[in-house]
Amino acid sequence: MRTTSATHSPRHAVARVTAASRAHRSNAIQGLGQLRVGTPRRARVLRRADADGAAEPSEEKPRFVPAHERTTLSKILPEQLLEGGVLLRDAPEEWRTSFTGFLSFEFMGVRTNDMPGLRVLNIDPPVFTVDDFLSANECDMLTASAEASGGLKVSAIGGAANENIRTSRTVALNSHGLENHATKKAILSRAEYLLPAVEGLSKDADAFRAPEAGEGKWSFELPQVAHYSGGEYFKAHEDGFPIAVAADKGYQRRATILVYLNDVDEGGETRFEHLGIEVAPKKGKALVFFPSSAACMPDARTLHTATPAKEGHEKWVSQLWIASSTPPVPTPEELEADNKRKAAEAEYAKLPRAQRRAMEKEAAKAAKKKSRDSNGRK
Ligand SMILES: O=C(O)CCC(=O)C(=O)O
Repeated sequence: MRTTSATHSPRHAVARVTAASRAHRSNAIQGLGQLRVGTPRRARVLRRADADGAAEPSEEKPRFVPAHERTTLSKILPEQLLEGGVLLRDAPEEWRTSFTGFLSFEFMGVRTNDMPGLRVLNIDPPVFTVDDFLSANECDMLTASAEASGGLKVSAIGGAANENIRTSRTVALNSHGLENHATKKAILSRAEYLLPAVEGLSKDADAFRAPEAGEGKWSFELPQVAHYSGGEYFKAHEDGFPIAVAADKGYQRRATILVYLNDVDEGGETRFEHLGIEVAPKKGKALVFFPSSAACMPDARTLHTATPAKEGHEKWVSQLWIASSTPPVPTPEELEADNKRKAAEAEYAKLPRAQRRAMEKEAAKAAKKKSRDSNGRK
C-alpha cells in the first residue's frame, strides 16, 4: 500500500478525495451496490498430480484473507466521497444490508438502521461519520469546561525515534471536575446506542476497567478531550495495539469514536494515509473506525494523522476508545492438541481424492451406526 500526502481541496469539504484514492481505484471495489471484500479471485479448475500419480481436477477456492492481512481496500467512488460519503439511509437496501453484515462479521455490530446521519467514507476498512452525534450546545459546554478545568496538559507520545509525534494538549474526563460532565454522559450513551456490543456498559461499575484475556468483556477507555492550537498535530499513528502488546495487555482497541467539538476553518483534518481520505472537523460530527478486527488483530490500514490546524485556528476533539478482551490464551496442552489436529489435516489433504472419499463414506457409516445404536438403547 502506498502512503501519500493528500492533496487539498475546498475548505469545509466533509471528506476530501486525494490522489491516493484515485490510485487505488483500479483494484478497489467501487460504489453503491458493489460491496464485496478483498480482491475476489475466480475459482480455477486445476490439474493436480495426485499422490498416486493420477491427475485429477481440483477446485482452487479463493482464500479468505482476514482484515488484518488484507492489503486491498474497498472504497466508495471519488464523487461519493466528494459529496461527503454515502448517506447510508438513502443507499439501496442491499448495500445497507451488506455493509451492516460486513461490519458485524469482521469488526463489530453497528446500529446502522437508526442512524440518519451515518455517512460511509470507506467500506473496507470501514470508516464512517455520524452527523450531529453531539449537539452544538453539548460541544460548546465540553470545550468551555475542558478549558476552564485547568487540566489540559501537553499530550506527549514518543514516536519510533522518540520524537514527539503529538503536540496537542489533553485532559481525561475523569478528572478536574469533568467526571460527571453532561457531554461525557452523552458521548457514552450515544456510543452505546451506536455499538450494541457496549449497550448499557456505562452503568456497570467496571465499565472503565481494562478487560483481561479470555474474559469476553468490553470496556471504555476514559474519554478525553484534546485541544490543538494552530500548528499543533498528531502525526501518523494507529490506535490498535501491536499483536504482542495486545496479548500482554489482554485487551485490544476495537473502535475509535472521535467527535469534533468545533468547526475548523483551515487545517486540522483527520487524514487516513492509506485510504486517501481527509475528514474536516465539523462541530458535533463523529468519526468512527475500527483499529482492529473482531479477532483483535490490529488493522494497519487505519493509520491516521491529525493534520495541523492552520495558524490562528484551533481544533477541539473528544476521543473515545472501546476495547474488548483478547481471546483466551490456550494452555500448552490445548496448543499441542491444536498442532496435532493441524498436522493430521495436512496429511489428510495430501491423500488421493478416492481414498479421502472412501474414508469419508466409512466415517459417515460409522456415525450413522453409532446414532442407531444409541437410539436403540434409549
Ligand atoms: O484529532 C484528530 O483528528 C485525530 C486524533 C487521534 O488520532 C487520536 O487522538 O488518536
